[in-house]
Amino acid sequence: MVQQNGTSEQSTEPDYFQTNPEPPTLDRQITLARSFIEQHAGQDRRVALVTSGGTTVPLENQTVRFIDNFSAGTRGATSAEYFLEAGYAVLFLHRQFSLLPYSRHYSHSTNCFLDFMTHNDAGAVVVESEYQQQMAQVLSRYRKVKQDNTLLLLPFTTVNEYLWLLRGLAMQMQPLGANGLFYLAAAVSDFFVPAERMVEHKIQSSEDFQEDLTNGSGARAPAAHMEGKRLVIDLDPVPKFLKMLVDGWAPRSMIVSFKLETDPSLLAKKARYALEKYSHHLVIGNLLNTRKWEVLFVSADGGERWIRVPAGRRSVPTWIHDGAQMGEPAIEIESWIVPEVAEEHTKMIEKRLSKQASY
Ligand code: 9Z3
Repeated sequence: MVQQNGTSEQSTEPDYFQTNPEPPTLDRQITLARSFIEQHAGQDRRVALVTSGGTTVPLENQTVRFIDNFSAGTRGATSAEYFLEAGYAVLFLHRQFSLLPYSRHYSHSTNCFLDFMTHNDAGAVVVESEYQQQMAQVLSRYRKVKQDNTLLLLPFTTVNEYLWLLRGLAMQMQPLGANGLFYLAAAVSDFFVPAERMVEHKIQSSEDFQEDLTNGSGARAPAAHMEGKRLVIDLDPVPKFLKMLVDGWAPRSMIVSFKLETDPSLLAKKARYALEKYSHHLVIGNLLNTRKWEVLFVSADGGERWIRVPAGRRSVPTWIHDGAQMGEPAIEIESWIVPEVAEEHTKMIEKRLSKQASY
């Protein structure tokens, strides 16, 4: 059972980063990001931080159980490829083992990657002829990105790792000024277990092994505990990181967030609400069931606009043989989303430049 925290206690910055531990890999990841950003800043290249995949909320410090957020990483990995094609360098902040740019074409499909291979007459392993053309294209784009060092992969698993990384990377991106872009496609937990309320060991389901977790020290009660045979989970709200990003960590970058809903009647309202609450540049709304072929752009100038891939051109999983992929090739909606975002980014940079010139 998940209970919403009815108390008025809220984790806010700087409290969050003072009371939740820095991940051990953070320093290394920030060091890698720093030299990546320096390289591209030196070449006056735009840098996009693309977040992708879902964050987890561990219930135990030595984690056996955790709560997860839905996302395969398709939106982020696909968008990253289009940003690279548009000339950006990309910091790809992704859930470990979710989809990655380029390899996404071959992983997580119903085919095992070995199904793309065969033996030639000489016995060497080669790509099956039907996949040759598409794989050659993906390979040459991937090679170019490797050669130019324009893609840096940075994995996270928990919401805590995500928040520390997002803050650290945003600080590193500050010198880029308006050339920095945040494209927040990751599905981030709204609720979490703060470090001070996390139990160390696996929660015991058997009543015969349950510990008495109440303590008289005044510390807050653990977020997860057994009540007889029932597991009771009482989560804290995750601090409003978008507010911290817009106001403090990345005040000069363009910031685009995604809003995920399941109820169509709420999408536009919630997207507009987020935009007004955080005052960033663009919210892209999407519904769980239609996210692959329609999205709603809600922008700061008051505009609301749907982008829709027509029925015959939708990209559907190959195991759905509904004829949608017959005829014209399928369109990935990110191939329409990303150029629009890049164009808005150009306008923002030009505005900044003309403002500077008039001083
Ligand atoms: C999204 O809405 C993404 O488009 C999806 C992509 C997670 C739906 P997939 O990876 O899915 O292609 O399978 N991301 C944002 C989700 C989110 O947590 N947004 C927060 C919210 O809705 C605001 S940052 O409140």
